[in-house]
Amino acid sequence: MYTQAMDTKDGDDVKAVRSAEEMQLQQRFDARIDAGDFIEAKDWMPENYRKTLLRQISQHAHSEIVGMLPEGNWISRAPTLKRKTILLAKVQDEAGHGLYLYAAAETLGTSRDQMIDALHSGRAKYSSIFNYPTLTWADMGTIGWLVDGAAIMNQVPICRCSFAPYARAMIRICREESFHQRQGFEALLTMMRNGTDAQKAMVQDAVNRWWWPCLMMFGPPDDQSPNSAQSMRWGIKRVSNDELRQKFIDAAVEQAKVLGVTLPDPELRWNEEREHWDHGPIDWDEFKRVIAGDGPCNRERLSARVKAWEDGAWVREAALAHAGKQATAKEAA
Ligand code: BYC
Repeated sequence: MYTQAMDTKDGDDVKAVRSAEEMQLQQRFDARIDAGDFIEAKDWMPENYRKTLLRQISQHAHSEIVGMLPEGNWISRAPTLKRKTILLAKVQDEAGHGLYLYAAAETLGTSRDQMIDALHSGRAKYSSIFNYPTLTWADMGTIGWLVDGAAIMNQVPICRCSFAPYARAMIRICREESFHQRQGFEALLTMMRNGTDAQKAMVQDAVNRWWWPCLMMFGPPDDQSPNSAQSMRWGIKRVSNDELRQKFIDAAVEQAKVLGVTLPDPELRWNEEREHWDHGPIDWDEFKRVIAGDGPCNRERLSARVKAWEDGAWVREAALAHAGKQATAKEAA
């Protein structure tokens, strides 16, 4: 009898029972999503919802950590002590964001080591924007203004993401990103108002180089975005790629006027009917190349991360040894 029971464990009858149960769980899950409820890590969730979240949150975490590299490049060359302190704090904030996000992703059942291995082996993506070089000090201000500006536009709606650990992490991250954006704008404003002609030209050059890659941060157009429809249905994404890109452009055009810089798009034009700024075509071939690993700095970024991981092995070993000793001492007490 027992043998028979074990033989039928995966048989049709049990499968039918299991799928009926699953259907009920699925219905309850869908109803909670429709009602705008938050899903906690221990709640039942469809496997694809879990996978989608893991994909997005881990990519986001990797972006924060890789995103430290282009700016870290300028810490030792910041023009004043004040700017150096601000930049140092900003880069440390990005590390913190990465940690909150890895922690949120770990609640979905994948370890941080697995996620980091996926990044280092090139299986996991991170934001395309961090594969561009930071050539001058004006790039620091421009990253704050435009890259963090685009990040906030994309991330504020994620504070209402249906997966509660991600939404909670995003609330704190967005507050810090907002400071990052303002410090970047202020650094550029100082150069544009008080700087030499050469410094002003440096700002314009940085804006020219970062503008189009920033528009790509929002992801492919809605009609070419394979994940959007399902992610919107699940309340992971609240606003579409194109809508967020448009909101960013509308805000940036006004901010560029205050700064006195030109955005490098001759087709930027106010559209009375749409009440939005029309823009020129985005080079999606460049975007595809960059996310496929062939951007200007992909190899450099990845090898810097792998080296940092390998160089830090002794710290992880020491922390583990210390934790082990503490656990033994606790047991003995
Ligand atoms: N770069 O179907 P789609 C920061 C991929 S950190 C690379 O629209 P989805 C900061 C996409 O993953 C900024 N890949 O996808 C840090 C998908 O590939 P897979 C990071 C991109 O997920 C330090 C495929 O293209 N922010 O701000 O629905 C200093 C098709 O796209 C990109 C986040 O991670 C891209 N730009 O939407 C300063 C925010 N765009 O996975 C600042 C959270 C698309 O199917 N993430 N892909 O192989 C999101 O909101 C969404 O994941 C995206 C993409 C809007 C980015």
